[in-house]
Amino acid sequence: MTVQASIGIGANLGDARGTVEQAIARLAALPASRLLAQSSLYLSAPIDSSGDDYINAVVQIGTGLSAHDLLAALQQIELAFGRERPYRNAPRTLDLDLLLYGSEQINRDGLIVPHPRMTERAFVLLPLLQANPLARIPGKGTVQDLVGLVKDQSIHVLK
Ligand code: PH2
Ligand code: MG
Ligand code: MG
Repeated sequence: MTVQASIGIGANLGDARGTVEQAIARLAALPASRLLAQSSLYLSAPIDSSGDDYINAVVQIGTGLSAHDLLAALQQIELAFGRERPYRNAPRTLDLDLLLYGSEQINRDGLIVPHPRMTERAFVLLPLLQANPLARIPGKGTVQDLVGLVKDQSIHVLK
């Protein structure tokens, strides 16, 4: 069975733009998966975080991986790009967040889907809306409706 999943990408350490582009290629090459859509790259001011502005993007994949296998694969890619976790929301070489997994609501073994803070963040909602204009966040509503609530946040399209 194939599920449509949305993955949020963020980076603000090192060659963040190059890392995000390479990460998208790695996501497209995940086993039992294919890339359905990708947003532009966005530049956004850090929210509850520090350091340089972030490069953010969202990709939509169709995948036969379970949510937990997909999460494990995302964590492997983060590690391949040198991700370290010295403290919460530290600047990072690469962050890959499983935002949506079909219409499922999951809270098990350290995985929470939909991603708990996604509805508060323009750097997630704007690229998600671009990658999947019909996206719906289970329990919250359509992304189209939710973007209005974050329009004061500083973010712009890079390419
Ligand atoms: N990620 C965070 C915390 N703050 N701010 C921006 N602009 N972009 C991010 O990707 C981001 C953040 C935690 O993952
Ligand atoms: Mg994150
Ligand atoms: Mg994360």
